[in-house]
Amino acid sequence: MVLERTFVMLKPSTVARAMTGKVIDRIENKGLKIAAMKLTWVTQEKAATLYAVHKGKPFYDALVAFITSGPIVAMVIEGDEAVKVIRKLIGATNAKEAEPGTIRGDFALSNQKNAVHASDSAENAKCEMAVFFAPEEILTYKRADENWVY
Ligand code: FUP
Repeated sequence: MVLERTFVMLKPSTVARAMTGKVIDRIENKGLKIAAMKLTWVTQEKAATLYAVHKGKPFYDALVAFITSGPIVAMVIEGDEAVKVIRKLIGATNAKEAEPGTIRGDFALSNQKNAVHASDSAENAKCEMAVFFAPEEILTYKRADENWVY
């Protein structure tokens, strides 16, 4: 077992469409644990850090405008190979291409407004969770069903 933590963000479209519960349900049903969670607003500074790799690309300004347009839910998710497992659970970036059964495949229809973000590597996860959470806000506890998940 490779216990990992990853960063997940429910995008402004998911909060505005009142779908946060449905998305969180998918993550919890999988057996993954919520280690941290907050409803918050992405500032320009946080957006610039989060999307630094996309700076200069044609879609960058629109992406930053969207992600700062309303509240998001920031989460740290923990579990066995959580980075890879969450990326599979959310599906392809362009929600039109995402398989049915994935979060993006079932809850979104757009490349930009694709319901959720999740880190693509353990290193990026560390950087991204640090943008939203102080170390003491990321909690260690047991799920009651852990013996049945693992
Ligand atoms: P992902 O890792 O799946 O979130 O996807 P990327 O890091 O490749 O893209 C980051 C965000 O930019 C996603 F929300 C999709 C968005 N995007 C566009 O809006 N237009 C593009 O042409 C490519 C990506």
